[in-house]
Amino acid sequence: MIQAKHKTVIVFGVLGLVILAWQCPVSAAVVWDETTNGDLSNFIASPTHLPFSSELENSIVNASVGGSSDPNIGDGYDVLEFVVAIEGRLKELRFDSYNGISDSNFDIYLFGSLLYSTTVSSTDVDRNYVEDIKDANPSTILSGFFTIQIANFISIPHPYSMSYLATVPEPSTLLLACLAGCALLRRR
Ligand SMILES: [Ca+2]
Repeated sequence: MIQAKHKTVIVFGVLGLVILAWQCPVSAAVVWDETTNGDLSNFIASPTHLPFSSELENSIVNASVGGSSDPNIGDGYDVLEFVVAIEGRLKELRFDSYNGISDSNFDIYLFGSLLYSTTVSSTDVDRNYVEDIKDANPSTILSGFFTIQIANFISIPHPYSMSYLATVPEPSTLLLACLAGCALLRRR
């Protein structure tokens, strides 16, 4: 019969392995490509809903904004939404490429309220906007319903690639706690 302390060791060990597997190296997957999936929504009231390819994986959006001087037609807006699970946190939001002659407006909403408003240009490529959001909103928990709006009313298309990543806070800390728990129990 398995003793209680051995059962606890097994539970901690299995939990540790689950967390280890859960921390697989970050990879990336395209979740939307306008050349095959179509234009992202032009309307803040009905964003294109995008998934996370999986947690700890970069979700990539390949798109283009601009091309019409009329914001209500053409491609003046790209509006998308994604949901970060309540136990997770938005970790990265960045442009991996941006090709255009002008800045685009870049607005980030959380649960429908404007969280952060800025612009994006080619010099902002690789900038992690989550750090800017955290600096501007230090008490805001970055999980929930995010809406992203990119706007440009210059009549020339601005192709870009944007990516986002979310994770559960401090999984490595949880793993270390599990391993420490196992070590302590084995000593007894
Ligand atoms: Ca577009």
